[in-house]
Amino acid sequence: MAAELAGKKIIFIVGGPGSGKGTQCERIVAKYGYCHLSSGDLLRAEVASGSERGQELQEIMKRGELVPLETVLAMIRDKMLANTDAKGFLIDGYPREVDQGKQFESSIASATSVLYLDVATETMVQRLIKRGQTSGRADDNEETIRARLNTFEKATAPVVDFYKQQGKLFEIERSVAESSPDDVFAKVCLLFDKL
Ligand code: B4P
Repeated sequence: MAAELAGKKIIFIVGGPGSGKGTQCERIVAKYGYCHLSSGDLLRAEVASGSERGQELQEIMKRGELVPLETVLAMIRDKMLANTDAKGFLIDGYPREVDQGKQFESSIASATSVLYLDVATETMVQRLIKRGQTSGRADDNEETIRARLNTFEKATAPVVDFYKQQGKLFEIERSVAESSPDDVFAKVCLLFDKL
């Protein structure tokens, strides 16, 4: 456990690719002032640096697979320790598998709550294809999107059950998670207002 982070609020943001994680995190930061760490953004920054490790990561991301657990955990831990004055942390896109959650909790700190956005597969595909027209992201093409969804079903869906059993899950149900970003945020606020 990292003593510097004791007592800090830590919220994991979980959902399939294109479920609205990054979109909601922007709104949460603007209203509640948490420190936002997106595992995808941290990995893309490593790719953009042109390092050898970045090239390896990009190949994995293009296949829609998960990068090694130790890589992403070390990146998140470093960023958290560089921001110990934050009132709390939004860990966006993490954990992607149950082991990531367990390793985080044993080496960094316990999660306070887990926000889950439940969005139908076809809705996520359509959103990401649309984003792909302008994002320039190597993983926003239909083939990679389908592979990412497959990874989500296999590796990440169990994360939802894991935290539900611990009583830490705050679920945005499909009827809300598929509505407008503002409507989704109105429900997200119900969680953050009581934290
Ligand atoms: P991420 O960067 O996390 O990509 P993402 O799942 O697409 O989420 P993002 O936050 O970008 O999109 P959002 O849903 O907000 O991961 C990329 C890759 O990195 C992974 O495939 C994996 O290879 C690797 N990776 C990341 N984390 C990892 C980890 N922990 N371990 C191992 N590997 C990891 O938004 C998508 C689109 O939907 C946007 O265009 C947005 O405008 C739109 N949208 C959002 N909400 C909407 C709404 N309510 N209505 C209409 N459109 C909406």
